[in-house]
Amino acid sequence: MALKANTATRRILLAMFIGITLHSIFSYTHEDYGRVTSLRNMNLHLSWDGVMDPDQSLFEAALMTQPKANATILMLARNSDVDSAVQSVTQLEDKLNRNVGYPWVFLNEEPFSEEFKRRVSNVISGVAKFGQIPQEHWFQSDWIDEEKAQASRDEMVSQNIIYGGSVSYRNMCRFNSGFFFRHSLLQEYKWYWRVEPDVQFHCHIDYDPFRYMEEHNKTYGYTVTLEEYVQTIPTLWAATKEFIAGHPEHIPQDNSMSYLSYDNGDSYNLCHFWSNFQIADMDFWRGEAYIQYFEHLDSTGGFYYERWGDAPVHSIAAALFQSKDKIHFFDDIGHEHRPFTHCPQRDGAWTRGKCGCDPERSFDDTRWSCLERRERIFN
Ligand SMILES: Nc1nc2c(ncn2[C@@H]2O[C@H](COP(=O)(O)OP(=O)(O)O)[C@@H](O)[C@H]2O)c(=O)[nH]1
Ligand SMILES: *[C@@H]1O[C@H](CO)[C@@H](O)[C@H](O)[C@H]1NC(C)=O
Ligand SMILES: *[C@@H]1O[C@H](CO)[C@@H](O)[C@H](O)[C@H]1NC(C)=O
Ligand SMILES: [Mg+2]
Repeated sequence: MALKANTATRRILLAMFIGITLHSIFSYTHEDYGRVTSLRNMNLHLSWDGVMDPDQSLFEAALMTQPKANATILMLARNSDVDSAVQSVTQLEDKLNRNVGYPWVFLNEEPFSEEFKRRVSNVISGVAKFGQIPQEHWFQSDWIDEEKAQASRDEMVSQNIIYGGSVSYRNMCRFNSGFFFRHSLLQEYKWYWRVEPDVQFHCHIDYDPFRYMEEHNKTYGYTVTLEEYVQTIPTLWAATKEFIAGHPEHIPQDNSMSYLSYDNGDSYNLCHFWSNFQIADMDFWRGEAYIQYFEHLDSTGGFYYERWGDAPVHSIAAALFQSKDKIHFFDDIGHEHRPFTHCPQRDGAWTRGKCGCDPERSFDDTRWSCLERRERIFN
């Protein structure tokens, strides 16, 4: 017993020593690292409180001393989302971010309330920034024929289509498609991780997913892929085909068309990456291919005359305007956004991540999942 405690104590001291040494080296040699990792955080996690698993704290120390990616965690939210925002933020801080200290950015088309800022900041280990979205990035453009848009919303309501009657939902989808990465608070970052209020992170994450993306040359990461409601995007594929025809230069040979279509691009099979979880490279959205694609889609008014989601728009672009090896399935990240959960099942990831979710209930196994179709194009 005494020997075990002794060993544990020695490991902690060793971890502290290595951690602090590496921290000093990185602080001198890596400007970003010094900026995002505060000694205050390190002391907090390295102090022995008698509860911490020594192996856990060893790797936490190792994680903390790695260089950081040029990245932020991003949440779009309303003031009324504060309770569910706090719950999502608390989980991601606990499962990963308190060990890596990435800054958070919160965006809203209205000014954030003092209560929102105070409560959310209180559960974040490091930096939190709060920004307002410029009006012209959010609201329906003047040239949209409101009568036509209204008629389409009424029709969708009568068909019981989810968010069919909502203008604010359409503003949100268009903002997430074409504008978030232009916000001034995001200019200094390349990578973002999109987090929504009221999601759950079911597993501990023992590596830095941003660095994974960087090291493996990826641009887009997802956890759930599924079919879109066809009634929300009746003409999205036609608009896409028009764009492709006019811009063959943006479509590389080894793209993922076979994930989007069973007939070589003639029709869309509705498969897309669910966008409430995204770890991705904003420079891809900022690039010429995507900006031109977004402008083309926006010019049709489809975000308002139909109800185009940012998920199919992002997914189609990620699949067509780059090679298929740029897209990564984060199988080991347990993520729940009601009503669906991605729970790791393979490679011992569930045990390693100390996941709390039920792997039997993972969305991957349902008939709506596009995962098998997605994986077939790789294997
Ligand atoms: N600021 C703001 N955020 C919104 C608005 N509508 C949705 N959101 C955010 O956009 C994301 C997606 O919205 P959500 O209601 O979760 O849609 P769902 O996930 O498709 O059911 C979440 O991060 C919401 O907090 C809005 O009108 N204003
Ligand atoms: C981070 O990425 C952004 C966008 O690519 C870039 O403008 C900025 O210079 C990068 N910062 C660093 C420190 O590399
Ligand atoms: C990463 O991807 C780019 C294309 O975006 C390619 O030019 C480059 O060779 C790749 N690098 C590695 C190390 O695979
Ligand atoms: Mg949501």
